[in-house]
Amino acid sequence: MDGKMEANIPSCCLKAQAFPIDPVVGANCHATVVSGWFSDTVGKSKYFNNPMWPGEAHSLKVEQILFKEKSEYQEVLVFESATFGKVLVLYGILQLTEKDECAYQEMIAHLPLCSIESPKKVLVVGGGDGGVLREVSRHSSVELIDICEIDKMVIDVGKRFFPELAVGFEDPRVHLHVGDALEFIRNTPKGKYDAIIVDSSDPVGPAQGLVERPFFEMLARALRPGGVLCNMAESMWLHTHLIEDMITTCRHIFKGSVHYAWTSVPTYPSGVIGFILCSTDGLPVNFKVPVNPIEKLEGALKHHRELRFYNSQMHRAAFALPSFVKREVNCL
Ligand code: SPD
Repeated sequence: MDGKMEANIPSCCLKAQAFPIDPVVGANCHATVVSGWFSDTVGKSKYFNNPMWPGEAHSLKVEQILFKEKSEYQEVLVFESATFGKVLVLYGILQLTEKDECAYQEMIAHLPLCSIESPKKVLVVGGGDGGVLREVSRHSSVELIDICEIDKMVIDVGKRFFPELAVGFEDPRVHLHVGDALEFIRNTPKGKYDAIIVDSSDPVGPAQGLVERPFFEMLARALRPGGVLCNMAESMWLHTHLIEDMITTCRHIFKGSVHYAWTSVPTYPSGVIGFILCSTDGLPVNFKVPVNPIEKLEGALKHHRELRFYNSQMHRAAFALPSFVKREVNCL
């Protein structure tokens, strides 16, 4: 990799990429079930570590392994846990549990879509489990929902084991594109979307390119003026440098507003996860106040199933940041 390319990659991702290959299991991230417990670590060797959260491990008791296979891109694991229902793990990293997925999917979808009037065209990047589609489809103003997911096995496994999420694919407004998101967005007409939601996995493995500058440039180009992006942006406890780098990059690229919001997801490392919200130049977007409140959208509260986490108060609260985050990531 040349120096120019490296400059585009946040420093903590470079560290993750440089993490030593485990000589026992042969790669950095594998789903690890040891003595009936899943841990998002590497394996039983001295490299017992995940490069995204070195020095810690998060465990769930496993009742039964339901699926474990290697796709073209990653290891895909589904297990029944003792306390959080069924769990999806990709590349050794927990993606969702039946019990707390609502806190992630509802927030990543409604924070952007309730921040603009009448969103019509929406793109979901990643999100092959269908949970974000389920949430986007609550918005009756939406006419088109494109989704670009690289790994077909994730979609198939979602449909087989997580029907409450995969129900999102049943909406006739949904158009599925299986392939590389960078390629897909590169070929998207300029200004096509009102909103883009990036529901990626962590930037190790197949999602590595999704924190780099060229990706954000392409996203901004694909949005209409005053369009909005909501991008998964890791944990303020673990990844302040990555968040800072992403915010700096986004401030250069998105000429509207750029904000950080967060939610509580107990089964993610450190128990929280954040989102970067950006708007392009155009009608100003004040993300902190939902101008399109979900409570006023006909049928939205109960479409497919009742909202469990998101409401307009949670929307406003999501932008309140602890002092250390305000200081370290220089957030408004
Ligand atoms: N650290 C885990 C981040 C996972 C983000 N994607 C979750 C996919 C749920 N649709």
